[in-house]
Amino acid sequence: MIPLSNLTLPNLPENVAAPGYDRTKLTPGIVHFGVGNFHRTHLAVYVDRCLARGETDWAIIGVGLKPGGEAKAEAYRAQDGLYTVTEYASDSGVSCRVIGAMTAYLNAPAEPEAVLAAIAAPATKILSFTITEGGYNLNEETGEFELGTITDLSGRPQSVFRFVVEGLKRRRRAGLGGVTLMSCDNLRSNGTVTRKAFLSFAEAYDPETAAWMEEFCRFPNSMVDRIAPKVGSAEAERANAASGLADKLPAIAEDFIQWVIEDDFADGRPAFEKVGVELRSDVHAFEAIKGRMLNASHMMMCYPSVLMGHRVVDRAVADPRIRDLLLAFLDSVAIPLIAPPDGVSLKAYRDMILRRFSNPAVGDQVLRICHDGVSKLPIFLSATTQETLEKGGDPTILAYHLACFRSYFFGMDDKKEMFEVIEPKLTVQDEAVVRDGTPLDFLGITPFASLTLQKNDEFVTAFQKACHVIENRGAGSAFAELVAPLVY
Ligand code: CS2
Repeated sequence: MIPLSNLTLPNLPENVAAPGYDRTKLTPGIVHFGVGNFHRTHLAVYVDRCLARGETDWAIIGVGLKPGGEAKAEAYRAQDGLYTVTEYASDSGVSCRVIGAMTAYLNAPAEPEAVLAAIAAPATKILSFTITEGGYNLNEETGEFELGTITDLSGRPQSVFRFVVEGLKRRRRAGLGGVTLMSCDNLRSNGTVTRKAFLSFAEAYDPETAAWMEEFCRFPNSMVDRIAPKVGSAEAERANAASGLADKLPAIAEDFIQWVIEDDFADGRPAFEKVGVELRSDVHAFEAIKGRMLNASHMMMCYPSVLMGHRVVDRAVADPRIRDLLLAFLDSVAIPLIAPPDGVSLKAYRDMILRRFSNPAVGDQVLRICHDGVSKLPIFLSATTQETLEKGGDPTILAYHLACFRSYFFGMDDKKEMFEVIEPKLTVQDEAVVRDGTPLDFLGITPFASLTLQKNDEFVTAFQKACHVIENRGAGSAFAELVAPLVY
């Protein structure tokens, strides 16, 4: 197995595509926060394609914000920022490509000054983010930025907000131009959310920089889409076996990739339109379809699946109960509420979701999708739930699903196997309700508070019944007793 670094690039195995450009000629134009699997297989891949077409101004400086990132930083240093993306197609085709777009990786807690300098560098034109759905710190109910939870308004920078605003303050003072703050997270109106979050922080930290950002920075909305599983040791071994490389940080993905973004940049951008990105003004419609169909389907399948004992997505959707639940959700709950843009078929989109989830080569993890449900559920299911209830629609599927979500918090499936629950955004108060409260109390926790589900008798009855059956006989039986009669 060949180690990966600038030195070994000329001698990659034949089946591995190399960055076809001279990395020494690149200037970093993008500083990216949150170098996780999604970023590595999405924005970085599009940028890599632009660089392969001869652009030189858009290399990426990756920034990791989490404490304890030394090992990762060290591995990237050893590999000169290179890593492999292995794509798995559903026909079992495998393709491997080394991505050369990231020319530096900064571990923010250890080198804060370097991060600030990167933001303030004259060549930097885009700051991009994959900091997770819950990472923007907006209150689910009020939409306001929760300044109270930010601890680095003074002292050492720690949060993405402080780093960015501090870096932009330097730009302003140096008389440099504005930049584009580009969210690549799965959020409704991710650009608007980014604007709100960073401007709110800036107003509290340095109002002059806030005013400057308002005038000179841009915040395009976008819809991002690609399934990028977690890479544990088994996934890494498999990817390295496919590439023949001893990559310390391999990334894996399905073969599908999509990005629809508003063409609203402060100071230029890579020629994204040449490499498959759709630049459009009606992003909102695409984001609604993706969030309310694909991400909502992920939510819909993951909690029942984990309780029924499934841990891998394609196996879960091969279970007729999960498949039927998904189809019933999409056909009778989600799709009737969506107005697609001209030329987009929601039925075709539905079929594509099922095909993507069924791809047996990807090996996506059910628990990856379960985790951080507290942030994700409201984003992907609240509008659908609210509209369904307003229209007096049948609440059974949504209530069953929420009952599965409640049960997931206890970390044990129908077969009494334990699984890990990771919910960083669950508040202490909500945690107490989840642990000790009744099902009715659960309906009042923060993620659903704005839906006032407790006041909807039909929903409450369906939900309590589902909780009861799940507790006594499991999620599989609850499906058979409560959902199946509706579906078949
Ligand atoms: C998943 C997403 O984490 C999740 O809940 O739904 O990571 C999903 O895989 C991507 O949004 C696909 O584009």
